[in-house]
Amino acid sequence: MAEVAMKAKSETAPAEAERELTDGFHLIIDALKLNGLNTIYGVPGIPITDFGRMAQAEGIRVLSFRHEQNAGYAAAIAGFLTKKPGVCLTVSAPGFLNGLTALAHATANCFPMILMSGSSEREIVDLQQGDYEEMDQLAIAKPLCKAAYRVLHAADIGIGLARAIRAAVSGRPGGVYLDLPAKLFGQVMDAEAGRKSLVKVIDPAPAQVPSQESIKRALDLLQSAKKPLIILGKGAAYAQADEDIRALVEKSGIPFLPMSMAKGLLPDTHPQCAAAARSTVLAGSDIVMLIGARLNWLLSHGKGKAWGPPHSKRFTQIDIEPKEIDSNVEIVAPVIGDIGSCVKALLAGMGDKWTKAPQDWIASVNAKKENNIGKMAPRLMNNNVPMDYHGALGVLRTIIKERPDAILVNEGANTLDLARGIIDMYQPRKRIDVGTWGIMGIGMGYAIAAAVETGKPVLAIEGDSAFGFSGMEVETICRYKLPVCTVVFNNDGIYRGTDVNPTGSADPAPTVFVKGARYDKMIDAFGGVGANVTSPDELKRAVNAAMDSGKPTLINAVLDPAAGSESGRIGNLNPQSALRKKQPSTQ
Ligand SMILES: Cc1ncc(C[n+]2csc(CCOP(=O)(O)OP(=O)(O)O)c2C)c(N)n1
Ligand SMILES: [Mg+2]
Repeated sequence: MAEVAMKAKSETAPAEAERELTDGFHLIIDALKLNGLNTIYGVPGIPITDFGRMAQAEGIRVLSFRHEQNAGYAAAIAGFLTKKPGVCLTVSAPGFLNGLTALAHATANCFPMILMSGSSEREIVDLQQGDYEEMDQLAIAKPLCKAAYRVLHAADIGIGLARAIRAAVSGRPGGVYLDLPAKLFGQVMDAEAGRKSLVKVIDPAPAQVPSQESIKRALDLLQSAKKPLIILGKGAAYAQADEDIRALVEKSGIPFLPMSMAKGLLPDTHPQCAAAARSTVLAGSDIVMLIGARLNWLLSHGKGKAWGPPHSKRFTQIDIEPKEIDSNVEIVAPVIGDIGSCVKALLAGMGDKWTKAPQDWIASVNAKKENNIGKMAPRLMNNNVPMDYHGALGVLRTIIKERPDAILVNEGANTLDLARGIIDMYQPRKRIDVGTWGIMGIGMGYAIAAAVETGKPVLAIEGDSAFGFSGMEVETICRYKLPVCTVVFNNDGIYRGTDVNPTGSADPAPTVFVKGARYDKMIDAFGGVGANVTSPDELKRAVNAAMDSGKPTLINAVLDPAAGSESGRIGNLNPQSALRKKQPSTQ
């Protein structure tokens, strides 16, 4: 009966001209919305201008940037903050390439992101006949991201986006490229068939439960430790398993070290936080549990002087990616699964008879920690003019203490390394920064996405060089009236503002900028609030006013040009010439 009824219906279907139609533009929008992807970060232009307009008209929030790289960084950090892929939209060739750095950054940092770029006509690109913005974007993107796809037919948009979402968020998250040729947007198809072609992705990041043997092996190892240490990486912050991670750390009694973007997962003021005794715990520990942290350069690859005597350590590592295990040193107790499932299983396995970490180890870590904190305290209270990093960061530290739900964006060299050490974080995923690559330029893109995705106030602490990479986006911040307060630590240059050109020519040294620059004046042009401050007291007043008002604010914080050191805390990574005389500024 049903078959007969359907047949009758199709026979009376309206003529072709009256049939309800859809097209590529609308199918992409519908597919995004169906999967809860309601924000796009991008820059308009051929062939995606109308797409952006239509997406906005259909209720997607379309944030238009001044440069694709910043839109890409916004999408990348949106992915980190929400566990959904952040979406960046660009034009072909140059726009695509501008966004590609951010896609590679997302992949290196394990942030889920989708870069959707319009592209030129395939027939012309493949014959290299010189199309407008001709480029084989798919081939270029492939080695720089986790997956790359091209959709040629409107009927494949649903599947294409589903593949992109799954690739971005499942397993170890990362960047995905989705190539959208110009012709796709205008392709027309039957609306009903179009609707049916869309895919709502079910369980995009399935739980990956660890084996019971791996849990037992890890717990036996931990329980045998005399000097255990837990290291929390940004993977642990990403997992949003905050309560269970806290319970695991507290039940174990083990000191923990948060990596930069894991700060606040447990408060930095937690009695077990060993951040202020970092070198002591790295060198002195015997068993180390890594939770969502990789043994890359940021942890000296798990070996060498920082890690104490050779072979003094055994590691257990929780990671979703099996290939991560044994990447730098032997991992004797790997636990493979998603962080949430692994931590739950560890907690269950600990049972009621868990013996907390040995007291003598805790006591020695605490003694070192208190000593270091005590030494630092007076430096943070100085009211010197010109300001040094400690005086300026001392007041910002208090501001974050008083406003723990604000999001802190941070980049620079000294501005980054010192802020990371000095400013305590109190809540998970509130500190976002340069990440695995130590990349400059994330600042304003991160600040914009943080404000958009969380609705919380944002404090961006930026070196003057770092700020320059994305500074034009203060217009974007003003345009969308975002509660972002940017503080530029202006020390006249990269690391310091004191280098001189040894030839005596009029060109300044490569690391220095215009002396006495007034970054605050930039935001005047767009109707934001600018302030120029020269003392910690003034800085405190200006930042508090900005955070209270929620108005886009740019504060030029005048620092002593001689206050910083070469490359901040990682000057040792600079290659040295045996022939060159040492410059005075490179001590
Ligand atoms: C994309 C990119 N380009 C260049 C660098 C090299 N670099 C590292 S830190 C830095 C800027 C440091 O100066 P600033 O932001 O003013 O911080 P300061 O040390 O002066 O506080 C640069 C250019 C980088 N990390 N990333
Ligand atoms: Mg500087």
